[in-house]
Amino acid sequence: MSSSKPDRERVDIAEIDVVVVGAGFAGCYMLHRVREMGLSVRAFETSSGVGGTWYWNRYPGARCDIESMEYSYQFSEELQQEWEWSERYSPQSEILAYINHVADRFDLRRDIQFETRVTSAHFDETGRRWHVVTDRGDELSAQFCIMATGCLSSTNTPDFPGLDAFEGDWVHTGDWPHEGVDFSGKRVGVIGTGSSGIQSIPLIALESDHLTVFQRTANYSVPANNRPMDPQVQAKVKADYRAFRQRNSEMPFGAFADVGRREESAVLATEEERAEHYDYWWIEGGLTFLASYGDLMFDADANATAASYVRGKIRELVDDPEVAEILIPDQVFGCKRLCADTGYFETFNRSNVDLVDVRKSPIEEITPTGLRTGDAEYALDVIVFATGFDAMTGALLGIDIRGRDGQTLGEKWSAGPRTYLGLGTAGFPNLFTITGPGSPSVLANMVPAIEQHVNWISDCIQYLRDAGLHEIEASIDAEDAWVDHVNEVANMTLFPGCNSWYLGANVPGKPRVFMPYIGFPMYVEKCEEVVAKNYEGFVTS
Ligand code: NA7
Repeated sequence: MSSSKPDRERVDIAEIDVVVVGAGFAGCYMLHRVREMGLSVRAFETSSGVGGTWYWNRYPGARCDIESMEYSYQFSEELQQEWEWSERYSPQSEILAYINHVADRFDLRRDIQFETRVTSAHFDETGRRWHVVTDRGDELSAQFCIMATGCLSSTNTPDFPGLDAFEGDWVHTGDWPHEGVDFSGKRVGVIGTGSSGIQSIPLIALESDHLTVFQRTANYSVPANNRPMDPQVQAKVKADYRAFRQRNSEMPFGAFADVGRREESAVLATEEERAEHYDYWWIEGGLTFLASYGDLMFDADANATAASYVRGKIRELVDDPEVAEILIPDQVFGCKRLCADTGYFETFNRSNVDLVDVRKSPIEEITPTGLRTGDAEYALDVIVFATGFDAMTGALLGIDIRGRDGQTLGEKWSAGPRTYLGLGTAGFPNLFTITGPGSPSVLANMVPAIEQHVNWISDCIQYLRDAGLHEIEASIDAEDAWVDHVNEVANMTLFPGCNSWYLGANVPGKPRVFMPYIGFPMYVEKCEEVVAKNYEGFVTS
């Protein structure tokens, strides 16, 4: 990891070309690109370092579930050749070290102001510029405002009564203390069994005296089968990294080209064929299980075969049949994001681990000494909230963003996010969202999805400059048609069929709208077509 100290000094900037909000994978590459174009730019970052998701999510077991060779930038051949990954799936610490290396290598820190939160961005229609204000009193004016605020960066902590009076410690997986949490000798409660819970629970169980897991919805999880990086695999990919990236970009999720995706149908296979097939993908490990047949997310009967296989595995892995039944999900397989684990279900065979079904008996309050559900009280020293995020819109709506006529983004999106291509929204000229709602984002490999957006935005800015134009804005017609299309595509699949965070269903009161666009290659094609037709669907002036 880099030893460079973040730039803590406040810099007063009157007028610049571009403001970038956030210094995760999106903000770092955006900054690099606009600087290469010779534009003046300032990036603001709330935390004290680069990395975004990988800066904040330091909980035990935090790990990417896209393979390391795929989860990295491709914009620099030297960078992708020189970096060595040590495991099939990188742990958080290694990804954080990588993004710090990128920041050093491309000298990004000098244009990032850390420990600074952008609080408002208002469009001044007369000056045709964004007026941006931070919590440290900076005020600046920029022609373009680019939101690189992340899809899973605004933590969701349920509003349980009594949390303020809790006498123990509580932490959220998405805002984990840098010094770590000492669980030894402690009675720990983990609330939530999404990816963060499923990754951290086996390790917290090992460290703590006693662990109680509070589960609202049982989740499907497949073994990650993580292992040390095979040097031959790494060398083979590096021998023609460009072709490897290209193959992945043609996949529905922008990933897994060399491991996954089968076109065959689960319903057309015989029971024996399916059993053999699922056994293979179960042992292979990882999220490719979801692509082990081509129709799993399109055909309810096909999906039911995968669901039934995983349920059978849970029954095999968990000794106590009653506990196994609580851990068995009843929703569509893959509808909530599939998880990849290391020993998750087996953890419930440990004598120091208990499972509580809070769907049956919800959490009613946090008490000074623990937690109370409808039918019991649990004494706890530490509560871990693995309760997820206000995904895709939370970080954007947390900033006071105002476009034409003073309209706030919150007003505009009161019934759910509305964008054209997830890149811009009508009424907010020169405001770009990287991996915004309406783009593949969380349903694609995030790093290539980010690069595709950053490249598109950079090219767009260059186009405007070359053409002597000042503004670009999504047209309302193009936006309406795109929102309809995003929904139409989602409704062709089984994804909208349960209470997932893709739909905003995890945050009370959030409009129920399917946010990501399903189908990375089709999306990229559409973006390219828009450019070829001189930014069709956008209004320029
Ligand atoms: P997730 O996947 O949103 O999981 C959050 C978990 O917390 C999930 O099991 C929720 O149950 C549970 N939850 C949320 N609110 C409550 C309340 N009020 N009571 C009980 N349980 C609750 O977040 P993660 O951080 O695990 O993962 C996010 C993404 O990061 C992941 O998908 C990967 O892309 C990486 P629910 O299912 O809503 O019933």
